[in-house]
Amino acid sequence: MINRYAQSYRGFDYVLLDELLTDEQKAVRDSVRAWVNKSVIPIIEDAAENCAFPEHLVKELGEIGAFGPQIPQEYGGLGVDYNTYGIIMQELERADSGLRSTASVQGSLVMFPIWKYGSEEQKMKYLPALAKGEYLGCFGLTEPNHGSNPQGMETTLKYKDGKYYLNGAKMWITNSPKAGIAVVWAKNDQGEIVGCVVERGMKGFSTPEIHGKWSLRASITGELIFDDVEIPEENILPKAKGLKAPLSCLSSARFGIGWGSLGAAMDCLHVAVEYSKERIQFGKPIGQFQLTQKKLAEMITEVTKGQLLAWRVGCLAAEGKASPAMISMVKRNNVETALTIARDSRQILGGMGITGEFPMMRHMMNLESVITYEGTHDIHLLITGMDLTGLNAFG
Ligand code: TGC
Ligand code: FAD
Repeated sequence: MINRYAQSYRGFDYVLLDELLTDEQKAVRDSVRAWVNKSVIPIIEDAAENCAFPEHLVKELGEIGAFGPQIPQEYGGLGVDYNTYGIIMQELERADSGLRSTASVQGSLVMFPIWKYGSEEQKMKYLPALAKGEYLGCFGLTEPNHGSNPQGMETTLKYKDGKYYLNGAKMWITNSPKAGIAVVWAKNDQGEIVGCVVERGMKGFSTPEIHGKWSLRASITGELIFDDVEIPEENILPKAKGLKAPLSCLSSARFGIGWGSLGAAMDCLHVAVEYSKERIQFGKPIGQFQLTQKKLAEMITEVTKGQLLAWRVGCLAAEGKASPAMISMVKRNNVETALTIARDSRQILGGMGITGEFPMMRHMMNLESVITYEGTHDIHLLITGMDLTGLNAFG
């Protein structure tokens, strides 16, 4: 099924934000949008309905530069700025949050930690292949007993008789059943959080898939299980020490989600506007009713505010001035905005809104994961609360 308004999608630019974007940013946006229209829109509704991860897109995502675009060119990235990265995520998530998840994890949660905390050998070994989409990576932080509070993790990387052994389990891991490598966070003998790269095929390492998701059905999610997995010393990230290391990766991914979720929001808004001009009730297009216009007016207002917030924080990030709390606000606000818009735009389509002929229900269900992962909405409220008051609600 293909939504009949998909090919007329142009995004929304109510306050001429385009004038603040660079030519490169606009060119990247247009080329990713063209690829999405050609390669993703025709297959995404069926992929989600059938819970089928579109694995054939992985190589193409590499070819269009969607994997780690912010990583320097010498390691296979594009070396672009934060807002360009965000704009790529926006175009991917306009198609599906699951597609954006695949790319966010590869770029921000696998390539970024190897680039930031890895040795030169690790960078050369993994980054160019990950950038090309030769294989997928995944990021293991969350555990069955520790989601919002990763500091409590139970997975260990212990030294015994001259070797390192990884034991424990990670839960809810995007890409894991298909990943060639996993960046995994564990506690060492001193109880300090460290990171390592686990490769598929290592003895004692398995990645069972999690089934039965009603959200992100076109993304694949699984567990990571480590049963005395021997980790060569050269696979330990030498510069990653403490919870700050994995949290810094989350900052990169959360920023991308801040832009990305607006892509889903604009897709819903576009469909709602077009449908409201065509659908006649009581002898008029439903778009002429004041209550429909109120919904649409509020949606474009919230999209516009979200765009300005994301763009400004991206500019600050380029200057090294974006704090984790600012990025947390972008993620929280824009995902909530997108979820509200998915719901309201679904209402504008009445009964048709619940079918797979239009993308709203799929976006809405996807966004229920997006508002949960990378820190739940409430955790992000508490991050802002702590930043404002100086008082820590977590402990
Ligand atoms: P806390 O004491 O606040 O922080 C420990 C150290 O880390 C620093 N820090 C950060 N650094 C960079 N970026 C951030 N976002 C940071 N947040 C904190 C902090 O300054 C401190 O540094 P230092 O020098 O003092 O050591 O730690 P806490 O244990 O109190 O936890 C705080 C809290 C609750 C905010 C944190 O644990 C948290 O963010 N929890 C949410 C967990 C989460 O987001 N998990 C995501 C898992 S990955 C995922 O969901 C991928 S989905 C991908 C997809 O499919 O797209
Ligand atoms: P919990 O931490 O158990 O939270 C449950 C509820 O309690 C939430 O509403 C939360 O807000 C609330 N809560 C918790 N603590 C507090 C508090 N202090 N104050 C107030 N309320 C609180 N993780 C990875 O490591 N890698 C991945 O690739 C990854 N991909 C994911 C993909 C999907 C589809 C999903 C759904 C999750 C993924 N996650 C991943 C895990 C995700 O980050 C966690 O689900 C998330 O951090 C929340 O943890 P939890 O599910 O254990 O919920």
